[in-house]
Amino acid sequence: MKPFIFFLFFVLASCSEKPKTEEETPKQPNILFIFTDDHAFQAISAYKSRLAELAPTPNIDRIATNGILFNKAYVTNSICAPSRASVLTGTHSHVNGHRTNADTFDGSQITFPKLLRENGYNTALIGKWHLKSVPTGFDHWEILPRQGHYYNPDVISATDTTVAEGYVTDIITDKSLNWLSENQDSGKPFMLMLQHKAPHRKWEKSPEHLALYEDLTFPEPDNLFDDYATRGTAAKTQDMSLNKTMDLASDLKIWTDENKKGPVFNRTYGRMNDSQRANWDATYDPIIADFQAKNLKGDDLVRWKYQRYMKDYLATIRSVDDNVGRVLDYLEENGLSENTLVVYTSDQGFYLGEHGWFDKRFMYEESFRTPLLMQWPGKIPKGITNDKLVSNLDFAQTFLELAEVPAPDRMQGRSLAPLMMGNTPEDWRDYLYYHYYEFPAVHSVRKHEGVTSERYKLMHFYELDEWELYDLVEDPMEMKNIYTEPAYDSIKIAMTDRLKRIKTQYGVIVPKSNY
Ligand code: SGN
Ligand code: CA
Repeated sequence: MKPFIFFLFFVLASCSEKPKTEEETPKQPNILFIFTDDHAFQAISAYKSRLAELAPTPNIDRIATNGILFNKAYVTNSICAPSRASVLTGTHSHVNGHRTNADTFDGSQITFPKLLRENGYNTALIGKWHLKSVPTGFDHWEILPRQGHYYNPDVISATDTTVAEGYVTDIITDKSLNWLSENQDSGKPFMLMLQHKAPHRKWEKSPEHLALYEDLTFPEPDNLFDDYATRGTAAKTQDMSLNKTMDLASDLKIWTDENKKGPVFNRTYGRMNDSQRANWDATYDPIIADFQAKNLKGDDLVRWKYQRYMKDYLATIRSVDDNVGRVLDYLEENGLSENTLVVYTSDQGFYLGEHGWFDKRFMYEESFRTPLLMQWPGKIPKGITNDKLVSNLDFAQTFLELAEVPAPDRMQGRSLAPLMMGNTPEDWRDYLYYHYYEFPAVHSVRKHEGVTSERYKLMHFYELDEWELYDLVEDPMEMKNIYTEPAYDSIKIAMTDRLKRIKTQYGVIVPKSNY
């Protein structure tokens, strides 16, 4: 080779081998998915609800301040395991086969963690799982059995089951931070699903927050004493009311020496160590004595239950909030914030006394909606909000797009990436489909499906053939079923047609349907 040609060859070769600079390398972001169980948006102060002032969530709110708050995030099916199956697969319940909590997740299905793992990610799942089958698609997993325990919980890993000493929300966070620090030298991006048990029933507070809200009186929802006047059988026959269903002993901790030894004892009190029990009793013994002296009845008893419920539920959320703060601090202190998308959401919403209820399942707003906040500094603009209809169906495609992994055709959501960056596409969806299947079951909520737009919601309790229609602008608390109101005839016809079309779009087959 002549010297000049050799020189040229050398220059060209070294150019092509030159390492790319930071900006040239498309970097797959880390994804941290923080998922709570039954966390009502009404209990996050960033949503500015009636509880915001008395029970602030400063750390969860940091995510909204750093990024985006979605005001209309919904779920496909407002119940735990089916919601989780929709998140993992990006499909509706009739496609992933997980319609009720009694089903077992088919772990051979394609899920976003599997695809991320195949495409360069370290993936982990830590906390509540609830899908019965062994987790698939994770390099590392540590899960609570079934619903898990608040105190000294059992933790299952691929190799064994151990009892973790302490309070579940702290433990799930400790394990997550451990895993993150171990991942840091792997050279791979991470995708961590950090899934809390809290604030699931029975709302057991941590030792440090036992006294937190004891001196406060929380504002009641305006419809705490809803009489369901314009609604059908389902709202009237549910079994999830503060009045009839919420139990003084097992839910509200009015324990006698006798029931401390029964099932309540095994699940809660029986799991505590001596010092945890002493702290617990020091808080609850005076509450029990005060309750017994009052001899409350009727509406006064419901009001008292509501206050106890809020004190316990919101205190479990304070532990979640403290631990979200620990995680955000960890990301900041370890230089991980800039390249990490943090998502905060819940498997569904929850009633905090609205309609006189707790629990979820119905397509009414409090349980159909779920909180959704995200941060990704430098990518998601700071402090923006979004009012478009988004769904737990959308996570899988969102994460895949950010990781530059093509989404399979089977997935039925849509990537939220443009909305997160503040650019909602013109053709973003105007309607969402909902379907709840778990009946007969605990809380007795009848099967129903429905469609919502940003303004109107149509629900069909198809086994009863009963319909409900709401105008969410005129009636945000959904107190007035306008299905039979002549003024809404054209809306009713349009929404019924829309339900038919959206079912066709998603390939839904319902055994008994009357249109
Ligand atoms: C348990 C709860 C119910 C709750 C379901 C489903 N009862 O059965 O109140 O609706 O879980 O919850 S409890 O006495 O065990 O607390 S879900 O979030 O897992 O779907
Ligand atoms: Ca749940």
